[in-house]
Amino acid sequence: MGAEDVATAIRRMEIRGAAEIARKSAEALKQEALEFHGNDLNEFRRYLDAGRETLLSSRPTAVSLWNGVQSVFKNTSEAKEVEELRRLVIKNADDFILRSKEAVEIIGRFGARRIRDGDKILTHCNSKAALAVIIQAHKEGKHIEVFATESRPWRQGLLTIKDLGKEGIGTTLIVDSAARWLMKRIDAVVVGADTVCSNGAVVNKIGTSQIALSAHEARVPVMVCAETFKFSTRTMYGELVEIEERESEEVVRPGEVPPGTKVLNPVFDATPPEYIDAIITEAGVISPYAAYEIIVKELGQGSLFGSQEGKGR
Ligand code: RUB
Repeated sequence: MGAEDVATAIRRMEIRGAAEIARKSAEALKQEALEFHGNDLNEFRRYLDAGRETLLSSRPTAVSLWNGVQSVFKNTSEAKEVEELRRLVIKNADDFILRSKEAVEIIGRFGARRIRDGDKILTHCNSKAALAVIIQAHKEGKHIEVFATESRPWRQGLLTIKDLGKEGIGTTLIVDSAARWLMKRIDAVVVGADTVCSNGAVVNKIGTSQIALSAHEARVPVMVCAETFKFSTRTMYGELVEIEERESEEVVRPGEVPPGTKVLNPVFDATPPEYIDAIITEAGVISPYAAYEIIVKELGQGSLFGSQEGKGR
């Protein structure tokens, strides 16, 4: 699929989850590079830039999309002719996809060490990184019990139940509003991230911050599983993370509420670092307060996920 099709699928939530939208976007740019005919380098650059803009405009919150797309353009300003640029784009896209998959595996192994035999785990939405931890703990023979929130309005919790079911992990579904009631029975909260900010705040599916607040109140540790490309260089330069708001039809069906009723549908929220015990990355398990260091080390100039063109936007 090219950039236009992938952007449409992302908008429609057919492709979703922060890592997957990044991978599919990198793949789309590779496809665009493969399909370009012509010998004009500047025309090729404009064509790729158009693809990049189309993809970046598909969803605003997850910085993984930005980092994934930008990593495809790494060192491309040095290319002198079309074939060289094509090769670079393909290589960068392949590298990003491979490294991002490896990152999930590593996070699974690191995170599983924090899960004890007999733990009752609560997860929210459908995060492949969070599920990697749970699945790895299960594979290591730990007897765990998992609870999944429904995650209204898209009900990604049902995907979580399916994903865990395939691994032989029985999971109990709860409605989102049952999280605090359940918390006294929970040993660990394990969630993913769309964006980790330089101050350690984590942006993830709406409701994550309420769950983290209840966990904090009940002294239950909150573990965020996030590949380093979910960290945002842009927040280091003062930029705020845009919280996506989607259509009211995702929350209520037409005719369900009187005409003129306002419906708000923010789909992500920010959890402050004081409610997070650890962020599990492929570069190590860190305190949320170390987010800045990850940004500097893992996303700086010359790193795989970093991009010399990302700054200042
Ligand atoms: C998905 C969501 C996930 C993160 C991390 O929201 O909030 O927790 O994206 O997922 P949506 P992953 O369904 O709206 O995309 O670990 O798979 O990258």
